[in-house]
Amino acid sequence: MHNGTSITQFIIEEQRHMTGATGDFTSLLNDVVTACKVISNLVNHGALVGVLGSAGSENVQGETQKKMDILSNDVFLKSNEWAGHLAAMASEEMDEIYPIPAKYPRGKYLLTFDPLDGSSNMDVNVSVGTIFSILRCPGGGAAATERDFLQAGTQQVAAGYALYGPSTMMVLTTGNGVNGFTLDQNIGEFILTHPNMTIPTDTREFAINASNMRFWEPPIQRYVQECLDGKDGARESDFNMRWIASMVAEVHRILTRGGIFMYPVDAKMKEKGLEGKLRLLYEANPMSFIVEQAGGSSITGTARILELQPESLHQRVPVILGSRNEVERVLSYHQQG
Ligand code: AHM
Ligand code: MG
Repeated sequence: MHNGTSITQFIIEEQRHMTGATGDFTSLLNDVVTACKVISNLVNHGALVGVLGSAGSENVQGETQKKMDILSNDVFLKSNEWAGHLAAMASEEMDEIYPIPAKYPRGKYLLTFDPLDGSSNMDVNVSVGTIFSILRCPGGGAAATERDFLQAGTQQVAAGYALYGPSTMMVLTTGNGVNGFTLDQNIGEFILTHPNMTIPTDTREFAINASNMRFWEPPIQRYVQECLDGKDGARESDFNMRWIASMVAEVHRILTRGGIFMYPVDAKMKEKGLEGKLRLLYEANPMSFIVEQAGGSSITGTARILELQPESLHQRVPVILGSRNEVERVLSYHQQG
């Protein structure tokens, strides 16, 4: 049995340092944590509770939805709609925003989430995760619209992810560093196990889906080629490579031991009129907030992700994040053309 700080205790103690805090935000975070525990339980039971496989439907981006995509989306809605902290929610799995139903009180926050990121990994029993972000609703939240969600990532009040891996973890920032908690399944509580997570400035490990190499733009081609050339090339150093196809697991590895993660824009996407693979509001912004709070960097290739002005709910962007010196190198390759 663990006697450490629980996530509830941690959030309440943080709230005590915020002037004017009403407890609303603390309760909201608690509901998000509860939703992640429910999803963790479903993911852990997998085939035993019949949650593997495709749901036979597509989301707004034309991607096939897994049963768990839909189930975890419902868990998030049900856990967070009733308490009176939110004006509306938006998710990767829903076409439109979800205003809080009239039968419940409305609050001043907005919640965005990717309920089960990397869900293609579910059926092969590889790590998946949940990503979320909390924003203030402009105008207090009485009648939230899609436009209220289109805020730059710098405006986020909090962001976090749950990683359903060998152990279930929750990693959280409220703009005051990054802390990691491990779920103690016996008592049903997340316990602070990774205080003040920081990303090493340098790394010799990169992550990219190399099957897209021929479609990449020249700066990314150059960066990856130099990593592959190792000791004999311009970098005069051997590099290691990983690709889990689950952004939560990749970001978690980077928070633990450093690294660079890249999902750049490529010619194949551009042909389809897309600017990237990952979604700005549900994936890129929350992860960029966490990474920057841990001392890393996060860019599109040419610009800081957190400063982008979102243009639409499901907007996609290129993402390059992780150890600062490597991300800055990729930035400089883009600047050199
Ligand atoms: P998803 O939200 O539909 O699961 O897609 C996002 C995931 C990321 O977790 C991961 O980095 C990427 O898609 C993997 O893409 P690919 O299958 O092209 O390697
Ligand atoms: Mg996703």
